[in-house]
Amino acid sequence: EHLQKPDGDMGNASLRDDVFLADVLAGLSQTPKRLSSKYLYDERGSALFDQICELPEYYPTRTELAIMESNAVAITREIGPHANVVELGSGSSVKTRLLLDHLDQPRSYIPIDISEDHVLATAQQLRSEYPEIEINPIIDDFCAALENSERFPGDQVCVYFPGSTIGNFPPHDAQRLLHKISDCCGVCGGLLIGFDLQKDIAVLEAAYNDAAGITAEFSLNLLDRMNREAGANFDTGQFRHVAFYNATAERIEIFLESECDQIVRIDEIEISFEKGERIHTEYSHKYTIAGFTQMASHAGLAVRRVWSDDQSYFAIMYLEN
Ligand code: AVJ
Repeated sequence: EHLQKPDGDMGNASLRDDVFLADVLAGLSQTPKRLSSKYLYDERGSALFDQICELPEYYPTRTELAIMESNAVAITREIGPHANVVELGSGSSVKTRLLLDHLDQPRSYIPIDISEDHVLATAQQLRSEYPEIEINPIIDDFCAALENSERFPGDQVCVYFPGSTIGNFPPHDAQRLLHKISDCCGVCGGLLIGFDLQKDIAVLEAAYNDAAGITAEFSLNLLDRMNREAGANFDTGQFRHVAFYNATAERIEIFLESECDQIVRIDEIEISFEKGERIHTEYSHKYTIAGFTQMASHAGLAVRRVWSDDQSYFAIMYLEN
């Protein structure tokens, strides 16, 4: 009843595994080898990411939350009354509650996430806490959901895209995504987005190479996931996590690097790795306020307000068509 599912999704686990296997084989057949970062977030990956957010080196989560806390009144004033909040990806429920608590009579909250269990549990919890707000989760890839925007409310749509998730997308894809968001916002809606800023390279690189090794575990979990769900036989001890800042491309690049010449079997297919060969798993683009503003304007969105922290580590922007 409250649940909206994408067309063609029969909720069939083996169907989803087939898509995963096909994506894995396609990505590992390319040169250089690559895997989509969205596959990092299975149950274990999501739990590890929650741990990453608590790490002393990983500043983005706590910085964004602090910006939200200090500016909640101004941010929600910008969004205006009777908003229908559409959240892309399952943000931390703390940030969502901050928004819902400060907004003037919000009408509905529509979280979009591929992780069914997570989004349904959050929705159920929020329904009991906010009985006056309609909670309508969508279980889908948010990129796909943005293509089917007839499932969104017709007006006062505030797309909420926190967590610097936009950083996962190379600039061209990020701009296309912003364009789709702009289409969904209409004339009286807007976009509230959080993204990470360029800063001292040592600070950036430490955030993706934590001393406790949680980020490495998070990366290597992708190999375990292929073993579990794609019939692979990766020896995780023969790969290592590599993350560094590419200053030209203005992004952290993350890879799994083979520590020896080896052959891995994935569902009957053999994939060979040379010592030092890498699988690309993630980008995390870092922006300047000016650079992001320019990209957004190419996508049809104009910046109304910008909030940041006193170190200018992270930015939150409100944009409209
Ligand atoms: C969830 C995409 C924002 O890029 O900082 C953190 C993911 N990967 N550590 C980021 C991530 C390794 C994170 N985002």
